[in-house]
Amino acid sequence: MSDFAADPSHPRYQSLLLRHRLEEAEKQGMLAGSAMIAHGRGEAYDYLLGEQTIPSAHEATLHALRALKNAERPIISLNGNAVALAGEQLLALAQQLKCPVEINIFYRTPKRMSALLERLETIKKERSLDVEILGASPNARIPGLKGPRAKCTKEGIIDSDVILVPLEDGDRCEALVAMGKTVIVIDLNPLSRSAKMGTITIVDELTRVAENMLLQFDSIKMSEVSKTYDNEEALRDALRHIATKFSD
Ligand code: PTJ
Repeated sequence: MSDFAADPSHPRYQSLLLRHRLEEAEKQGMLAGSAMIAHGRGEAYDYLLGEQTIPSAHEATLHALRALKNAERPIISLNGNAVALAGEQLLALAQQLKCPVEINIFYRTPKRMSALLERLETIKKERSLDVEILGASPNARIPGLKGPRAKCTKEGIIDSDVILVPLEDGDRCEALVAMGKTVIVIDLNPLSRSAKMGTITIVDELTRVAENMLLQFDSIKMSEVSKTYDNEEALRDALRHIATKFSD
């Protein structure tokens, strides 16, 4: 990171680092106008969760990884915040899964698309990754969604069976579920529409989830039968965790 000067021993180091990544991404034209607001909302929930991966989120992460590894056509959907915060980790995860990533943004402009593509190509080159990056030339639309945010690719999002969508919006999540996909949402807000709509919702911070998935990747066997999983219970657990934090 160019001019990031905070000391790793600083108690807010991780939070400052993520903010810095967003500031840099903003300068490069990658972010939506409301990206910082979305991040601030996430930070508030993370603070309430104790800035940690709670046990139910860890379980959800393992369950999501199982679904991704057992998928026929997994894909990772990337938006501005996801590329800015965890672009390197998510491309590394795609490499492990041997799946493409697709840039699919809510506030779609040609300028943002090219800034995001450029950033991902740089990561690929720097880390010698062999990952297909889709989204530059959309040739399909997500059914049921209006506007540019519906633009996607047939060979990517449309034909996927399991899709990882960090920081998704509720409508698109609902539309993807309606298409019959297993939708894995990462969202610190257990009350958001996306969290409620997702097939598997991981209530945890994106960079921690990506890191955990990379760390746990080899421990999940391809043929492992999916254990039963209750998404609503995982959301309730996150809310209980927040509530009990204050009664301790
Ligand atoms: O790049 P675009 O155009 O696709 O736009 C991306 C944003 C994130 C701006 C857009 O999708 C948006 O406005 O999202 P929302 O509706 O504000 O939802 C973002 C959700 O992500 C909120 O519920 C936040 O709590 C959550 N969130 C924010 N940062 C993180 C997070 N969850 C996990 N990890 C984070 N770092």
